[in-house]
Amino acid sequence: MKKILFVGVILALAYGLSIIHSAPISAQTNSNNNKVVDISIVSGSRSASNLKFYDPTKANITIGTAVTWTNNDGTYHTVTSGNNPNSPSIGNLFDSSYISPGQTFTYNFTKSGTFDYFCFIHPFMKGQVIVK
Ligand SMILES: [Cu+2]
Repeated sequence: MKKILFVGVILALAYGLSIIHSAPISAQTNSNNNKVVDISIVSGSRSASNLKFYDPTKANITIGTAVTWTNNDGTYHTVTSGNNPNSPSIGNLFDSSYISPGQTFTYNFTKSGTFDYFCFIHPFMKGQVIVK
């Protein structure tokens, strides 16, 4: 009986952790009643040794959410779909071009899928949006 209880507690903990791990980042609703989520281009991202580049690095969102990236670093960055700078398909889905410090780029995700993106200037900067 104790063993069953113990296994039950472990399963409950694992389930709880999996919920936390896969929890969508909380979408806000803007004045047009659209779901919006913010991702920060982290200060210091121009350096490959920065701890984070896009925060959150992985964003779980629902279809119809507009994601806005804000450049909180002191130099230009991009938000470019794809994960390989040499691929001809990079930027086909979205491409911010150069985002100046303090400026933003917004893309509305209308399809489900897992979307990799990176910074064209600093290809070590990688992020992912998972749309369900
Ligand atoms: Cu960059």
